[in-house]
Amino acid sequence: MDDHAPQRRGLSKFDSTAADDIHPARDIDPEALETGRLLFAKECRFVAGAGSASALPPETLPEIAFIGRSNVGKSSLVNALTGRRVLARTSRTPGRTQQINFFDLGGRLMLVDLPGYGYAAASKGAVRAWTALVERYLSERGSLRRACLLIDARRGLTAPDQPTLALCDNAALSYQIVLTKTDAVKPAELVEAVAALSAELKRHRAAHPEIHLTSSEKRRGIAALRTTLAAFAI
Ligand SMILES: Nc1nc2c(ncn2[C@@H]2O[C@H](COP(=O)(O)OP(=O)(O)OP(=O)(O)O)[C@@H](O)[C@H]2O)c(=O)[nH]1
Ligand SMILES: [Mg+2]
Repeated sequence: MDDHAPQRRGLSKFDSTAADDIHPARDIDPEALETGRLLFAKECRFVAGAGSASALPPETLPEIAFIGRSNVGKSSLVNALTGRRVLARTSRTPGRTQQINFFDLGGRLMLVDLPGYGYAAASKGAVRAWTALVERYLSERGSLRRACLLIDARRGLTAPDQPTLALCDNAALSYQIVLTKTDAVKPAELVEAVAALSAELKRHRAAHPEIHLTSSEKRRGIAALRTTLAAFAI
């Protein structure tokens, strides 16, 4: 294992030798792990679905936004983190989530499931509406602490992700890459995807260097992500 190879610096607790080692929760400080577990075991309640900027709920809690291409697995990740099957509605059909959905986690953190972008069949009007709503939310929301930018491990960064990266950079919004569906790629491909992403992230000033690797389906990397996000809770 060569944890310190430059191209892999973005990955914490990284080991390319086996699939399970790529999603380790065991290297994390047990106390931090427990804090994350306890937070995400709390009741999680749907607060509001906002289809326009005027419908956004009041800023009562620190917010974590989940953003990414349509179908990348945002809603599935919110469900996996909170241990609920049907909290955020998921679908095989891209474009399922069309509002910004707010979930209050135990009165301590707001999880925000954003509608996806890059859905080829979306009408121009739908794209305009998405852009207006999400741009405004990402750039003006004072309570937004971090955006988790989800990237499908099978695809890596794609052209439709670029405007979102630029938007976060320009808004100086701290964001972090979360690779999804890691169960669907071989460990060697995952290593390659991470190396490519780490190199790209160096060019983005608001990007956090650590990349989380997750599979909502196989519950991999979920405990580690809970630990990271728990640091933002009140
Ligand atoms: N293999 C695999 N499939 C997954 C995983 N997570 C989600 N999916 C599948 O990906 C599809 C889309 O999941 P969603 O969670 O609805 O995706 P989304 O990003 O919320 O989609 P939009 O709301 O349309 O933007 C569903 O068919 C899920 O079952 C995963 O970890 N592994
Ligand atoms: Mg969704």
